[in-house]
Amino acid sequence: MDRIHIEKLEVFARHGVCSEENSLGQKFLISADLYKDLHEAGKTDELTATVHYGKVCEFITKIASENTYKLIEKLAEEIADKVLIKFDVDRVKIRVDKPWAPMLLHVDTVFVEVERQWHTAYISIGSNIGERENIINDAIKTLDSFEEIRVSAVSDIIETKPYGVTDQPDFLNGCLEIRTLLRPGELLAELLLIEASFGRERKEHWGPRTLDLDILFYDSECILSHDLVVPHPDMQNRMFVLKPLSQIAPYFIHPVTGEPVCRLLEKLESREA
Ligand code: X6L
Ligand code: MG
Ligand code: MG
Repeated sequence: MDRIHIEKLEVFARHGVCSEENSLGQKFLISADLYKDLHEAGKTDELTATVHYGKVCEFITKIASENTYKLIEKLAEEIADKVLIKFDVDRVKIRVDKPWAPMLLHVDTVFVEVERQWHTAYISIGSNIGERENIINDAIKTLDSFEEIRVSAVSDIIETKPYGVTDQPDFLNGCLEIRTLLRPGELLAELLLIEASFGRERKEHWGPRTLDLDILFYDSECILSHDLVVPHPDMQNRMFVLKPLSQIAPYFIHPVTGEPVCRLLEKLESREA
């Protein structure tokens, strides 16, 4: 992948665990790699086809000098996330050197380096209590309102018969593609908070709900933890998931079965026929 590399931008700032570091300040050296396809810029010679590295340097300087953190880990993380949000790049590497840290031992430099990127996730959305259509539309807007989440595709919202526990009202269901800076566990926590803010009560398992947000895929990761399983372990059996999902991601490969979503849908349709 092409990249724009910024090496050792000097910023005077006050990050550190020691109080002298916070009061006196010191120089930090900040390096950045912005991974970006530069073909278009290379062909057209247009600044609009690339990222203006002068603006990136100004932006990093502002973040580093206008905040005070204990850790350079925190500074690197903040810079990475904010650059990904502000500039048109999918992946960045940020290195923060602190060569003049007040230690009694000599080192050439000390640095931390983090690599961060936009991730793609697919979310199933459903509602079967209340103003279902409004709830779903408002929930999508709420998701998109977070700086760390961008809703990049929305399927048709379809009416479906309840599956599993069948003595409950019909659902509206759909699927979303999002781009996010959140890790899977953070994304799950955010989805649960949004569900709660729309009045979701967890009384009976699989009972009626104002809003349900499930993670179907997170990149091509396989996650098996006590509170989160990705890919969603029952998605291949749920028409109300595969129909809308195959509208927005027909060729996405299920990382466990190795099959594209459209194939999972075909198989479920032939089983149900
Ligand atoms: C045996 C036992 C076989 C339980 C299946 C299947 C349980 C699906 C729960 C199951 C079983 C579920 C929605 C829904 C639910 C939805 C529609 C679930 C969780 N959520 N039906 N049922 N849409 N149409 O969003 O999916 S409850
Ligand atoms: Mg759920
Ligand atoms: Mg669900």
